[in-house]
Amino acid sequence: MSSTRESTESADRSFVVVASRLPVDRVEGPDGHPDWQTSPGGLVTALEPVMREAGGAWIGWSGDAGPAPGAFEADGLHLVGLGLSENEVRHFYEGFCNATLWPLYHDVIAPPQFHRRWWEAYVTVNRRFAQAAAEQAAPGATVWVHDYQLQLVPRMLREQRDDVRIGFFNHIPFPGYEIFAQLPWRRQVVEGLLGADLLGFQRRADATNFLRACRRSVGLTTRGSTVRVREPGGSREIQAAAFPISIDAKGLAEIARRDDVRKRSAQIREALGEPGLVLLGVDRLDYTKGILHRLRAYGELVAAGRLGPRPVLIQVASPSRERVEAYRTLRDEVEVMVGRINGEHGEVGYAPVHYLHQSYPREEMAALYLAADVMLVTPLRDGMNLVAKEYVACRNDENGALVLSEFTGAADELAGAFLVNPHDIEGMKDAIVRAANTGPAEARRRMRAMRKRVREHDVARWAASFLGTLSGDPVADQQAWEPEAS
Ligand code: GDG
Repeated sequence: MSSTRESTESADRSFVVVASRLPVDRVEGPDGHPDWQTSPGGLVTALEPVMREAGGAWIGWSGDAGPAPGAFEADGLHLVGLGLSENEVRHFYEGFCNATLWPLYHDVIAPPQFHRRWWEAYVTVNRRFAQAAAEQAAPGATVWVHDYQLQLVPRMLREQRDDVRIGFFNHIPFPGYEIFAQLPWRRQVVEGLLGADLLGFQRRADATNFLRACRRSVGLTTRGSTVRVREPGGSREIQAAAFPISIDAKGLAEIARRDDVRKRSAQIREALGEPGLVLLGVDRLDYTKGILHRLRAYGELVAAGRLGPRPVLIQVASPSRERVEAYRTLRDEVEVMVGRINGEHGEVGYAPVHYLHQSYPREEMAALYLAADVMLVTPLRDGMNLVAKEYVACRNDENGALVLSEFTGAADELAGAFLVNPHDIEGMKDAIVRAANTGPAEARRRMRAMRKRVREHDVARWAASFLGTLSGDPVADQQAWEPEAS
């Protein structure tokens, strides 16, 4: 439980994070009053040290419709909670963010919907975030804006405060121009982003796509990773480059090393009846994650007996965006398919799929990663995918195998994975069989290479590299710009 207290002090922060969500959840305190509990996300882990050192502020939405919680302190972090009305939750969050931008930016896996009212709400809410940032930032402050929900904030903030350094990081893919061009407000979005000094993307391909959108939708010229814009006060240069996000690899490896976690992992295998092969999927229940494709491949492998006797797939599908229709439909489809596989291939005392539509504490996740012989990460499109990196970080035993979709940012980094195209069911089946039958020496060689990468490129390095570049350091080696054919 966090220690929270309201804060009314006027703002003068040299470092400001602007993200759609606060790094805390509203919970009921011991006396029945509402309280806040820090949610241990990767972003807060990465930014906490910088926040503390700089006495920074974090601006975000609490996640509930209603009035703004305002400024308060939680666990020594200065948080500024903004409010969204019921209508704004519907039009901005569930609408424009989750039913327009999310599917559009993930290669239109689901059809994006374009509604003018949703766009208007997007503009209004972005303005509220920009206003709050302008109020919090000290002269010359660094402001780091996060993700697709807030693409207009950089320009709106710059219009009020041209003294601050503005960084923006996009956590999800930036689509190719033919797809991005569908957006009726493509020009406004590009111009909104160009209010920043530095734009960070997960992969080089995303940065390339963005630069192309600058040329095509706004008619700007780009040179390498640089875009030049003319403004009333003169011209300004903006950098767009790749900064692949990561995890707190050391912290997670420590959790996975704990006796209680290792014991729990053994218990999980025991509870499953000590199967010869345990496969694992961990995803938010989202149509980008390729859960149906994975289940189809697995079901066919079980039917053909290619995974040996009684294999088990544990599929954690944590609840997500349940008020958006496409997510409700997906849940039904997943549950029908799980039911079908278990119905056709299960027996009394044996179910081929253990489907868990729940969220778990980090320790339980680590125990699951340790219990899995083969990790299945098969998104149709994913900015990075942290689950793949978490699996690798937990495997202190240098064992286990990762089956990983080519369409994730993580595939650019994790060379020891068995890469798959999730649309190619036969190819995916063969890769799963290969992963399941890897000899110990090869498994170790692959896992070692992946662990080295994740250990050396952790989330602290990601944040330091982005913020260093924002403050003027040359782009670091691992993100060095290599122009791609376009
Ligand atoms: C977006 C981008 C990008 C899941 N269930 C539980 C749980 N999780 C945790 C995982 C992981 C995180 O949620 C999911 O992160 P992903 O990267 O896999 O995916 P998105 O949520 O779509 O995130 C993505 C990311 O932003 C960061 O930039 O990588 O591409 O789409 O950390 O472990 N954690 C716990 N219980 C659960 O039940 N504790």
